[in-house]
Amino acid sequence: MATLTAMAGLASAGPEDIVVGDPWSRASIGTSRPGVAYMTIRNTGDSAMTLTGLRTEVAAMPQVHRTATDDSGVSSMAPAGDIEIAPAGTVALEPGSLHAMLMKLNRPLIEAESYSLILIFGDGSEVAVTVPVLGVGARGPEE
Ligand SMILES: [Cu+2]
Repeated sequence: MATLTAMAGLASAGPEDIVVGDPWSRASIGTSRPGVAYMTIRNTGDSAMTLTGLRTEVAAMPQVHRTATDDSGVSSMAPAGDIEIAPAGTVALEPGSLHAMLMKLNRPLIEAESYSLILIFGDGSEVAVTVPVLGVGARGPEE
């Protein structure tokens, strides 16, 4: 108890401060195209956390991507690099924006199943997220 009380007074952030909301994924058509996963990642700690990578048994090359739409309405996506989540901040992985792109799928993502996606942070800590797979046309976790 004494240790917990002492630690509570320090500025810190760790995996226990990360709260993941509404994870979801779309069923894939086979494995030739990448899968995608979305969620919100909230940092309840009082120092920044940096999302540096992903790991999952369903894909050999999971990566955080960012979709951008240019002035003429053309969308493209690219690796987003490190994502800093400010203290008390939330980062949303959502359609049309940041997303977890599951490249080189090891197996199809099948509707009504789920899989584990591990978020890797800059301090070496990891947070495992259970991601439910929705239908191939799903637009969000409510459907
Ligand atoms: Cu992508």
